[in-house]
Amino acid sequence: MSLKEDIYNKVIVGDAEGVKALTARAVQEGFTAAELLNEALIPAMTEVGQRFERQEYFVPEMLIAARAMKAGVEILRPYLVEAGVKPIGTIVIGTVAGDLHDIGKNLVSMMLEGTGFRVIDLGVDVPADKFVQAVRENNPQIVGMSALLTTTMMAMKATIEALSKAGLRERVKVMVGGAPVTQRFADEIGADLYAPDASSAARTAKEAVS
Ligand code: B1M
Repeated sequence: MSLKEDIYNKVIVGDAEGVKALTARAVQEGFTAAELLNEALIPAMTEVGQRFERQEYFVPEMLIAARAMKAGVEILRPYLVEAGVKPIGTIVIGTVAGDLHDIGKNLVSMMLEGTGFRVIDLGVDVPADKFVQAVRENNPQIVGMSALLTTTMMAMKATIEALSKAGLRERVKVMVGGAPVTQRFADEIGADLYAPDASSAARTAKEAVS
C-alpha cells in the first residue's frame, strides 16, 4: 500500500496519531503538501462525508475522522503556506449570539478546511457586530452561521440585517445551518445557502465559490 493510500485509510478510520506520523513521514520522503492534501486527506474526508450521507457513518465516526484529517492538515499547514497553495476561498463562521452549541459548527469548520477553505472560526455566542467586523477584516466569500436553539435562530436574521446595514451584504454569501434550521427558514431570512449537515455544507460552500 502506498503512503498516500495509508493516510487515506487512516483518516477514514479516524486514527489521528497514525495520520500525523504518516503525513510527517510522507513530507520527509518528498511528497508535496499539495499532493498529500489533494490526493489523500481531502478524498478521505469526501469519502467520510459520503458514508455519512449514506448513513454508514454517524456523527461520532465523522468527528473522529475529521480530527484525524485535522492532525494531517496541521502537519502540512507550514508547507502549504510556504508552497503558496491558495485556499479555494475564505469563510467566516460562528455560532450565533446567545447560543453555546459548537459541536456541529466545529464539524462544519473541519469539513470546510478539509475541502480547501481558509476558515475564520469566531467561536460561539457571536454577536452580529463581530460577524460584521470579521467580514471587514477578512474579506470572505461566505459567512456561515450555526444555531441549535429555536430561540437563537432569529440572531441569524439580525446578523444578515447587520451585514446589510454595514453595506457588506452584497459582498458575501450567507450560509446557515444547525438542527432547527431548514431551507424554508433560510429562504425566509434571506440567506443564500443552507446545508443540513457538515458534508453538504462543505459541498455547498465549494459550489458557491467555483
Ligand atoms: Co443543548 N439543546 N442546550 N446543550 N443540546 C439541544 C439543541 C436541544 C434540542 C436538547 C433538547 O431539549 N432535546 C435543546 C434545544 C431545544 C430548542 O431550542 N428547540 C437544547 C437546550 C434547550 C439547551 C439549553 C437551553 C439547556 C439548558 O440550559 N436549559 C442550553 C442552552 C445553552 C446555550 O446555548 N445558551 C443547552 C446547553 C447544551 C450543552 C452546553 C450542555 C451542550 C453543548 C455542548 C457544545 O456544543 N459544546 C448541549 C448539547 C450537546 C445538546 C444536544 C444534546 C446535542 C447537540 C449536538 O452537538 N449535536 C442537543 C440535542 C440533540 O441535538 N440531540 C441539544 C451533534 C451535532 C453534530 O449536530 O449541532 O445539529 P448539530 O450539527 C449538525 C447540523 O445541524 C449541521 O451540521 C452538523 C453536523 O452534521 N450544522 C450546520 C450545524 N451548524 C451548521 C452550519 C452550517 C451548515 C450546517 O452552515 C454554516
